[in-house]
Amino acid sequence: IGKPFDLLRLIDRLDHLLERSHESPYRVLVVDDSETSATWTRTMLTQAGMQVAVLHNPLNIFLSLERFKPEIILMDVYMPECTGDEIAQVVRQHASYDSIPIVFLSTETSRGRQLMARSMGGDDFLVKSSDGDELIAAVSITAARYRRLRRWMTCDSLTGLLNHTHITDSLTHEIARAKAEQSPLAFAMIDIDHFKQVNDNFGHSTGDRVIKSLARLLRQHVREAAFAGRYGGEEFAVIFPDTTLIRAAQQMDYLRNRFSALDLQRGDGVFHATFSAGLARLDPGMSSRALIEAADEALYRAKAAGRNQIGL
Ligand code: GH3
Ligand code: MG
Ligand code: MG
Ligand code: MG
Repeated sequence: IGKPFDLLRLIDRLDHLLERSHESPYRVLVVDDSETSATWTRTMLTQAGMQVAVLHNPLNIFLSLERFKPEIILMDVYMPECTGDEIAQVVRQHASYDSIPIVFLSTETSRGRQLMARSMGGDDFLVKSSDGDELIAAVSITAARYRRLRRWMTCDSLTGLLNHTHITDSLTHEIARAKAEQSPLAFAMIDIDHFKQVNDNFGHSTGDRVIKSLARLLRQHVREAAFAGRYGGEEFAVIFPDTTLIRAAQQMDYLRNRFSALDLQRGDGVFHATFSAGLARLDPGMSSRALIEAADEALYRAKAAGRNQIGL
């Protein structure tokens, strides 16, 4: 009440957006030196179902980006250490974060100053007010757009799994973490056996369905912390962070069994397919390229030894 009509309608649509995000709440990073202001923002957004992290010292932004993985940054402008625009500019120079939305949230009302801040890498400028609905509206629209963009950038369109670029980026990232934490890591390359025959005998669209069936299996059975991706064509990759080679081998063998037991549909009946995989463990000093090569060699051995098996 007392709100313009279109804002009410907008809020309706936002409820819808927020509901759609039931997959997981939007992650919002609030950068603000003021305790009072940050707390208000956090309260508003948390009540709207978002997940909020507050950063009082902007100089620690990269730690927050790395750990919290925000889908939007709400950036104060005036802070003792440096200005929000300076931080925005630094964040933008970082390849991993150059597309994350940065929305300034400040008491600054000068249009000139606002435009300057935006030119430094901000996507929008909101003036701090007591209108929580407007804040929620702006944040959920921007975070929803970014989530769609991310999905499009990181997922393979046929299977919905991580795409080649993202799975190799994740591997590099996980290797760095495994080295820092001195934890084990395993990596698997999967390749469907005699897939050319599937295409030749049953057609390309049946082949596509086989690829999708394997992707679904990987999505369902690769446990939370592990990542599965479509490496290319009928080849898939799985990263097993914090997992020993023997544990990863057990999980891969389980997947192999499940896949070979799937009844795959074609026009008039069912058929079966198998995959081979190569598994390698991260050894000290190994690069992601070396680990991929090791898994590839193990895959080659699995193929040479008769397929439908996990090579080590
Ligand atoms: P191997 O057991 O040695 O792996 O035999 P293969 O026939 O599977 O050989 P290879 O892995 O070299 O061949 C992969 C084939 O997969 C070639 C290509 O036509 C087909 N393929 C690649 N991507 C797709 C896709 O997206 N859809 C379909 N239907 N086929 C694809
Ligand atoms: Mg401030
Ligand atoms: Mg292949
Ligand atoms: Mg193959």
